[in-house]
Amino acid sequence: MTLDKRVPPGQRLTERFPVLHEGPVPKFDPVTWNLRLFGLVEQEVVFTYDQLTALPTVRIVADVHCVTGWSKLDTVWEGVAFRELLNRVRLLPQAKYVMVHCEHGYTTNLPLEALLDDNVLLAYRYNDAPLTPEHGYPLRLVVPKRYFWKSAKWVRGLEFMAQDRPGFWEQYGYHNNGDPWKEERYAR
Ligand SMILES: Nc1nc2c(c(=O)[nH]1)N[C@H]1C(S)=C(S)[C@@H](COP(=O)(O)O)O[C@H]1N2
Ligand SMILES: [Mo]
Repeated sequence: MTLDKRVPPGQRLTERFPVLHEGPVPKFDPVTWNLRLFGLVEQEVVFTYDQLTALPTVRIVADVHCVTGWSKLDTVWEGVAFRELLNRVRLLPQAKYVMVHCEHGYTTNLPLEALLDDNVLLAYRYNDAPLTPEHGYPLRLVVPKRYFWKSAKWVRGLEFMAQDRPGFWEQYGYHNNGDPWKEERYAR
């Protein structure tokens, strides 16, 4: 595929991997850490880190596009497919949106349907090594089809919702959907 088919409008390529986030990098305590699936579910499901990392894994190669203008091609992620997690929780029929909850209160919102793609995962390895703390260890969401702010780092909860609600950046004027190919950067 030619490069212009892989680099969305207004983006430039970088080989580096910039670190971008609000607030400090959280400390990981494997004893107290958990991942909670809650909201419109028949019963809440909580994973310990051991339980999570015992689940079947996927490995995907994706291009990431940050709303600030950099894109990085062929990033390699390994972890648990979002669909794999979904198989372990019973959603109520009204569940149509997901709020991703992270350490220190960072959130981002996505339609449930956008998370069902094969390449959406909760990653704990990057480029064949453990994910580093500044890039989201112990667990980060990766949603290749959206700008990278929706790939939330340090994920601790997935809340299933009937109605959409803006997450952290979405409240501060970032586009609700964030498709890089449509340049959905900021809300008007
Ligand atoms: N928990 C959390 N996740 C976050 C952020 C954040 O501030 N907190 N920033 C987002 C933004 S704006 C970007 S561009 C990417 C950057 O990921 P990176 O630091 O691994 O490049 O993380 C996203 N995930
Ligand atoms: Mo970003």
